[in-house]
Amino acid sequence: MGAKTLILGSSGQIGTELVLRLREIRGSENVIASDIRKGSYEVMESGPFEFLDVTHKDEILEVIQKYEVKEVYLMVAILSVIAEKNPKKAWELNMNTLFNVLELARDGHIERVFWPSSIAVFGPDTPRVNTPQDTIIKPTTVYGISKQAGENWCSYYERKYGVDVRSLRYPGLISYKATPGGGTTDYAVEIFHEAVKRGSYVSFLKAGTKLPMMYMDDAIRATVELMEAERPATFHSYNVGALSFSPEELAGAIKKQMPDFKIAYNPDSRQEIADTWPESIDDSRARKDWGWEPRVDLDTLVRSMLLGLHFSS
Ligand code: AKB
Repeated sequence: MGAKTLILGSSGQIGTELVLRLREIRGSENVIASDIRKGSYEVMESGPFEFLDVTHKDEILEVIQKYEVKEVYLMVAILSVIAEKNPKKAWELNMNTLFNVLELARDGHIERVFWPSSIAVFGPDTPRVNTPQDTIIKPTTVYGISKQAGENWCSYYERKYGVDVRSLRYPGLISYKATPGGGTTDYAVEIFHEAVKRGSYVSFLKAGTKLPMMYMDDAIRATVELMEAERPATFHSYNVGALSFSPEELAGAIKKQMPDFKIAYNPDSRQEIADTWPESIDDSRARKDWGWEPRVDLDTLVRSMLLGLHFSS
């Protein structure tokens, strides 16, 4: 029997697909899904699932001991838009859950941790085009501040206690199996749901707002490849690039498949968040350290999303 893996937050956008992919690779019984809410039918039916509140360290420990878990993916977070509405709650959830898992690793209960950071770690003073791995990091959102602090805490636990913790700075992630909740990049998922339902979409970001984006298949592969790579010499939350486009460019790619698709723009407060984030990412360090390479281009992404939503609706 292989070493067991626990996914915390398995009912979320990334968690849902990560569980399914890891079960394919490692065997269903070796990947334990967990969340405070039920997951998708596929997740619930394809292997073990535990209801668990990640803010309670003892509950995580119980599951780790029950299944002899060696590796934990912490996919729980309050994203950028919701975090702005409730800063203290977002800070507490994003940080306390990370501390819980880092402490369990420090105390020898698990051997390896994955924790997601984000392009939100960057701020308005950061170079926006081809944003480097190491650069000015002065986020102006609550979510970004929690990601910056989280990166520093991961680095601290690695240096001080030798914890093997690995991390990626995810761009906006696009997928159809589970919806994202409360992010600034969510427009790039909503647009597909509305295209299929209504043939039109009103974007909450301006036409020309370019952001770094990635199809979920690439994001899951990046995550698994990083976790399976040789342990990097020091902790980095790696920049991983794939695509960079604006709502107007995404609408143009959708129109190639659906010529009657229409887009309009009604920017709201989410525009202010997007304006502080990079347009595109320099991921040369990830390419050099563990061979990262994106595979899915914009046209392939659009076709997969429309097809996936068509068959699931
Ligand atoms: C968000 O928009 O808040 C997230 C992210 C970029 O981390 N999708």
